[in-house]
Amino acid sequence: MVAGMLAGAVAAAVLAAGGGAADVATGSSWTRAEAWFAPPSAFIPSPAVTYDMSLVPAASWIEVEQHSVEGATNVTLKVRGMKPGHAYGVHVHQKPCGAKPEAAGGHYQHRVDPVQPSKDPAYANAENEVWLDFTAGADGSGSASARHAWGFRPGEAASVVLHDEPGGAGDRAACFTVPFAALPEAAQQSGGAEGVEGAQGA
Ligand SMILES: [Cu+2]
Repeated sequence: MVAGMLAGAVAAAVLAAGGGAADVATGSSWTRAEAWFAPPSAFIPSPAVTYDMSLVPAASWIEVEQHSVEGATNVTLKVRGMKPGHAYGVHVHQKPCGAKPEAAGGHYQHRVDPVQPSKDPAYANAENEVWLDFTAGADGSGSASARHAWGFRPGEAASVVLHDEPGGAGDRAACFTVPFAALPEAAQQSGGAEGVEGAQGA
């Protein structure tokens, strides 16, 4: 039993890898990351940290994929091993996970609320933030996806936080550090109307 758990933990650490790339030629970027949740006190740390093992048990699994092209970003979430039938609130947050749930900071916002932490529904909504709420099925699995007409600013979207209830207000049950990718600079420069002229003569 102990050996099995240890082997599982080692496998989790080895496999808790992902990938990501920005492709200047196509003006696209992507990130994919998966991991198995572990408590912050785990002997072998995981990028996926659970703070509430009744909702997000140790060794439950998460995968996040992001694809961005000019004018569109898709983020998808898949989970296994959650509490069957439970409804979770999930958002992209600003900072990497830490031992304390607060470490992930506030929600990533496309238009940043000048008042942080942001509670104003004009900013704290699923159009201006990335929400991936889901309800776990009878087998504990779940999935969600979100699509936006904008991309992430470099280094400002760093984790996915699972909350104990849907919407914007729940307690933080778990956190997964995901290095979301910005669009390559070339795509960002040609994204605005003022960038069109500047692109000449390159
Ligand atoms: Cu959140």
